[in-house]
Amino acid sequence: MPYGQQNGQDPSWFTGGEPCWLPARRAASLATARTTVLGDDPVTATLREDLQVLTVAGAGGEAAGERRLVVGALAELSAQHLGPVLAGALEDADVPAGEGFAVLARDGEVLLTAARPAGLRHGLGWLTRRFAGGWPDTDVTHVEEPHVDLRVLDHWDNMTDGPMGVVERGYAGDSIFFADGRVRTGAADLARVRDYARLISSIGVNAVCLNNVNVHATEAHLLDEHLGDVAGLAAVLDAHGVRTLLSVDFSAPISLGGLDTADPLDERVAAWWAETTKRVATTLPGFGGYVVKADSENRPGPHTYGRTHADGANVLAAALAPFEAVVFWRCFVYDCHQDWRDRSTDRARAAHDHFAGLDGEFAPNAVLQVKSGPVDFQVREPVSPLFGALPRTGVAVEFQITQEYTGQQKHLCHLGTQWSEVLRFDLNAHGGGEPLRVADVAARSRRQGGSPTGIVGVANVGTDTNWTGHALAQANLYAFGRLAWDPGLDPREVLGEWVEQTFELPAELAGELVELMARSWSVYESYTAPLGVGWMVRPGHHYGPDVDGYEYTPWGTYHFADRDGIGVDRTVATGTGYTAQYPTGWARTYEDVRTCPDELLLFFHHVPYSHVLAGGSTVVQHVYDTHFAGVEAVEESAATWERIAGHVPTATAQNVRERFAEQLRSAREWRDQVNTYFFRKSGVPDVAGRRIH
Ligand code: GCW
Repeated sequence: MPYGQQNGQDPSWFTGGEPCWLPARRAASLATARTTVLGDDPVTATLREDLQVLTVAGAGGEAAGERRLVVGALAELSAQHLGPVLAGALEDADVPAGEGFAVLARDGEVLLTAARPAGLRHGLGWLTRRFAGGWPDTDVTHVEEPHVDLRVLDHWDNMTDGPMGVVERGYAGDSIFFADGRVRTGAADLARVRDYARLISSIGVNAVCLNNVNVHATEAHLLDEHLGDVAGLAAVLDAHGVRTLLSVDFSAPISLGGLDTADPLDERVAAWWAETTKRVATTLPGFGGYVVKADSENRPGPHTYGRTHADGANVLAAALAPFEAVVFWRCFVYDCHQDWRDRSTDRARAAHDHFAGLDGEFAPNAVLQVKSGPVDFQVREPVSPLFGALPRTGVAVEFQITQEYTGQQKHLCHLGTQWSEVLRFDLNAHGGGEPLRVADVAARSRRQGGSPTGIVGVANVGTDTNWTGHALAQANLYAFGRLAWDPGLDPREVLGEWVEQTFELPAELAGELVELMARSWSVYESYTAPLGVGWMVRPGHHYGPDVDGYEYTPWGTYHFADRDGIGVDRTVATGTGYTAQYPTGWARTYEDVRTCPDELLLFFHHVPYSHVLAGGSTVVQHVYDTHFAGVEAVEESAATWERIAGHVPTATAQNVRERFAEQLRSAREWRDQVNTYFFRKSGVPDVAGRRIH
């Protein structure tokens, strides 16, 4: 039975999956108003349909004659639609020019307006958040604007099943966009995409990249053979103010175009990209551009031709420019064929080494997409120093919503706090300069009138009815959208919003759920790889513990544990020199073992097991303590969930219960393997005498 019906909601509101944070009941107060939606563009038309459905599905009470809701882009509004008081308020209001929105309420009458229809979509999300508790009986003047231009979800979806699955690093079923080597075109498939678009546009997301950055032979043909079908998906997304991006293969001029080269400086290559892009841009409604993974993990790229990343990005940027589209050029470039015996190569340095020197060489519509940390989405990493090194380049931050290294949506690991820490991280701290937050690096180029700006997340959704595998992982998707819209939000409040919208819990239990989720990131950290050293996962699929799993591999991800100590020396004085990639304040702080924050100690330093942390215990005792405590915390969380479970839909209760059982099993395995490993290496017993194997 579809989720909506199970909850007594109109199933036509959400067809193939759960309504997540948009259950129809949230619109009950909106449904009591007489609603006028002005405009005929696709976004407004879709919004009108949604409001009509909600009026039926969400109707909680009698329509009150006095209540009116007017929704329309600025250009559609005229005095006849608004009462005189509201019309006056609108004259005084500062409606933002871009995708922001304004909500004005006067005397029971509410206006939602925006410069662009997409802004209405984001504004509707705000209305369902704020008016669910009741129609406003006081004046409201609320204006919001997004912090960056592009708030993007990158799907790592493949068209066919392969060694990495249908969705690479996907833990929530198959792709909602592709099946059996084709783009999904069926009515039910498009309805599901529509549900998705409704969900993500309500939290401010305005672009989706449909396919995996690893573009294989089949997906390369999204640019030609499958383009007509892609247009079907793009139309649905576009009608929600969401642009469509495609990942492209840098060697497509050869594989699709029949040329003998993909050299970005070859005129035939430039012409092929220009012609191909023109066809793509004129076929796809709301086409937003390309995402490129080049010269990275064996993908083709400009280096083959002795060209730079700037040369590569710029040939695509030139092809995209006439359509106001963007190329997101990923900076995840490192040597994945490293010899583990080679201590001079440091993967953490790679992105900065490759890209910092190219600052200023990229076209205005080329945006460098930088992973939040220097290595690869570990539970704890420092912030990538590359953010501080590109003052003349458009920069987008990339987060991983899908939980590749953080429990694969079997473990609860709420990441909003981690992302918020990254976005608020002041690159100039300790150094005396003006604060420069990562979120502002991402917004800076727009302020300078240059490149569009962006925040990107690797999506965590699939065909599972609850979208994300673990029902509580919906909150990661929600938090991504909200923080990309406004990086200044308090992640705990965002979590509170999500809990309030998704469930109907008594206040005390809602608080407990927020608490349980808010600490889940640090709980996950506590029973996995310690003190920022990362990895220790099983190679390949990356689930579960294997302390030495990556130690003697070509991937550049080592912890260097021996009988005396552990950690990676990345100092200038005695190590790889990575610390020098940071602005002075942080360079100094990380360089010195006495000032390096505990949680990153082993990322920056190789220390003896007996090294005393700022927190007071030795490294090895800290490992034991956190690993025992981590498992206990999971036990407590699972018990708390049992108190909450009776108040949520049965399917959710059961889903989360099962996931906690697996998390607990896995956390115990992590605890025992990590503790045993450290005990055997160091010979140091646990001061509390607990059982180590
Ligand atoms: O972390 C690695 C993943 C790969 C992924 C790559 C990337 C899509 O293990 O699966 O490839 O990052 O970000 O390109």
